[in-house]
Amino acid sequence: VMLRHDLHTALRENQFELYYQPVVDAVSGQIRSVEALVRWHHPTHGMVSPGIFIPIAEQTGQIIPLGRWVLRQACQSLAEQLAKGERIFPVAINISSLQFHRDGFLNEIQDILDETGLPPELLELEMTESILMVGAELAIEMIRRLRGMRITVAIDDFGTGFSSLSYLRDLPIHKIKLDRAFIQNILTSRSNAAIVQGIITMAHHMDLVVVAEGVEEREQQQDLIRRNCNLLQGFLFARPMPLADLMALPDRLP
Ligand code: G
Ligand code: G
Ligand code: MN
Ligand code: NA
Repeated sequence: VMLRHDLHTALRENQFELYYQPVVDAVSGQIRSVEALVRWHHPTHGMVSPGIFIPIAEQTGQIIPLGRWVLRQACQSLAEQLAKGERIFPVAINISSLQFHRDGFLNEIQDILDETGLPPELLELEMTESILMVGAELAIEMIRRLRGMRITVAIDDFGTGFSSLSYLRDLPIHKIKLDRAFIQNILTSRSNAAIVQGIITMAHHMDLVVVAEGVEEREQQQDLIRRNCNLLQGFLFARPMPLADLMALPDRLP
């Protein structure tokens, strides 16, 4: 398809929009943060899923300007809400490998924080295990510097990579996000549930916060509460939505 070509004009023509999905306290349903998820309003194909265009953007290098746009857009929107005295939430941004490993990534983030005036405590970065395994030494040093900047770092899709658990010990991260494949099978597969329980217990011993992704059923929530999972995200509570809809949500999503 021509999507590859269209990506070039999409940024210039302002065809991207950020959606936000709430992350809630497992027990109370209080909204604790949001994850920003980019959407592309294509002029002829309509809404194109990031599952399709992010991999293309990664191949073509377009992920660099797109990733920068996502970061700036999220920080700017949040800073505006803050200035208006509106209720705000920490926002998590998905970071691609190419972005993370490119020279100047940390400077770029600092520039965006300076530009928008957003307190760094309100910014979270989500990265997959595989990103952090490439050039592990440098990755650890960069995570340390992000932490020094008071930015929260989470490992996304946790459990799907090939990393050994011991590498967690060396990574100064704050959070892990359990991949939704684990949550899907949590009530039906005992071995799956055992892995989830093992990860949660281990993470808590390391003072890490655990988020379960893809929670769609009440029974999954109840099971995750029993297993002491801290935070939940999924269609049971809310789908990703435009900023205006997010701002209209109640404080708690029961
Ligand atoms: O929103 P949805 O669940 O359809 O997202 C599909 C995939 O696209 C997910 O893996 C998500 O992490 C990724 N994605 C969504 N927004 C962004 C973004 O801004 N940057 C990057 N790198 N990935 C994103
Ligand atoms: O890879 P990452 O975890 O960043 O991807 C987030 C993706 O998960 C988004 O595309 C979002 O739309 C999707 N998502 C969020 N909640 C649910 C859910 O409850 N069920 C399913 N199937 N997908 C979800
Ligand atoms: Mn994510
Ligand atoms: Na994920």
